[in-house]
Amino acid sequence: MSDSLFTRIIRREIPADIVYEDEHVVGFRDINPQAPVHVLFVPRTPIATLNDLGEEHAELVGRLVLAAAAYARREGFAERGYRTVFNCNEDAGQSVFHIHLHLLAGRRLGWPPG
Ligand code: DGP
Repeated sequence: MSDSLFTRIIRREIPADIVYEDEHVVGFRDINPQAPVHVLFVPRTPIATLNDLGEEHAELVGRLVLAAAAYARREGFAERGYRTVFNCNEDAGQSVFHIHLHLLAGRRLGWPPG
C-alpha cells in the first residue's frame, strides 16, 4: 500500500506547518481550519481508522491525547478549553485514512457538532 498523505507530511515530503513533535506523535496545522486553532495529532505509525486499533495500540492512542493536552498547555489555552475529535469512516466524514486527533480551540464550539 502507498504511504498515506500524513506519512508523507511526517517525512517532510509534503510541506505542513508542524507545531508539535515527539518520539511517537507529530502535530501540524489543518490545511482547512475550522477554528482559530486546528491542529492534527498523528501517530508516526500509520493506522487507517479507529476500527484498526488493537490492544497493542492502547499506549499510542493515549499518547495522541497527551500530546494534544501538552500542546494546549504550552500554547496557553488549556484552561479556556478545547475540543478533541477522531473521525471514523464515512458517517463521521473521515477523509484521510491515517488516524488523527483533531484539536480545535480559540472560539466557543457548538454542541452537538454537525
Ligand atoms: P478527517 O476528515 O477527520 O479525515 O480530517 C482530515 C483533515 O486533514 C481535514 O480537516 C483536512 C486535513 N488535510 C487534508 N489534507 C491535508 C494536507 O495536505 N495538509 C494538512 N495540513 N492538512 C490536510
